[in-house]
Amino acid sequence: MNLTLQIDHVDARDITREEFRKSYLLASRPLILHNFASLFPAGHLWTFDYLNQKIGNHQIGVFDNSVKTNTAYVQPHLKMPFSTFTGIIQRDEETPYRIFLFNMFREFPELRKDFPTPDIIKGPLGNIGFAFFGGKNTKVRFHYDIDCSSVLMTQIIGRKRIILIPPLYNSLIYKVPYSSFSLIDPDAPDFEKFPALRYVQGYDFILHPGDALFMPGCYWHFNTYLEGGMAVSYRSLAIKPAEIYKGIMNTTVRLIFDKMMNRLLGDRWMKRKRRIAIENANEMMEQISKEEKDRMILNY
Ligand SMILES: O=C(O)CCC(=O)C(=O)O
Repeated sequence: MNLTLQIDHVDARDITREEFRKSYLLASRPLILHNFASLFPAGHLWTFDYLNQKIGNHQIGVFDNSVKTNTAYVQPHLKMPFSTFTGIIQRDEETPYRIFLFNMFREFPELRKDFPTPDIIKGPLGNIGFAFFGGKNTKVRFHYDIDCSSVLMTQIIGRKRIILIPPLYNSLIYKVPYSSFSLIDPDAPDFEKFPALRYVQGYDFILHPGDALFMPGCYWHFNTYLEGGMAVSYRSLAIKPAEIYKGIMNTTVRLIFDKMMNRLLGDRWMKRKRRIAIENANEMMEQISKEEKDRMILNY
């Protein structure tokens, strides 16, 4: 796995909506927009103390990373007051707790005025602003967003390391069938066990507070919080017909079938999926010639 691809960077004040849409959204090209949060009140106002004042007493659903799961349909594992959670993630120590896909503006509409839908991403999904929180060294397992929508993730508090892999490498990253997850750990890729990873290229970078990451549809990502932090994501519906189709199939047929098989076969279903994931990627690696492997790398 070669993570030396260089992502484009731009100051958020130097790019127009038209440029962004043409060169990044429609071109499915990732981008970091520096100083994006400072275009909105949230970029100046939002701290954990400020958010605690607004929603500190709210009982929030929290995910516990130490609970292993093999499925895409996860529910929060526990509830606690939001202020208790922010107390935990501000400690200088690792925590398995994180908040995922918190539909903050639906539950607390007054916060939306601090961070309304950015113009560059306005569209049919434009009103959904999900918030994400985590503590030092909290990891978000390697996945792509199941609906294949493009995401504009604005890092408001704390830094986050992101490993991003283009969908071009889909067939080589040991994707678990009927899911949007993979068997690999991008932090410590095991090339013996997963040899096709040698032909995968990606990006590895740090988002700083204020930066926004534009992540095109179906891009794989692995996020690590470097300290307690939070981000807000706005989304844009999949644009390319193949992505629209994939998103619809993922969220309907594949998800339902996977749920049913999990219920029927339990662990045996997961074992079968692991076996297929390994066979598929290794077979794909065998099929591509040396020239093609070089071309795949050069093409990007
Ligand atoms: O950074 C996070 O906590 C999770 C973000 C994420 O994985 C996503 O938007 O799909």
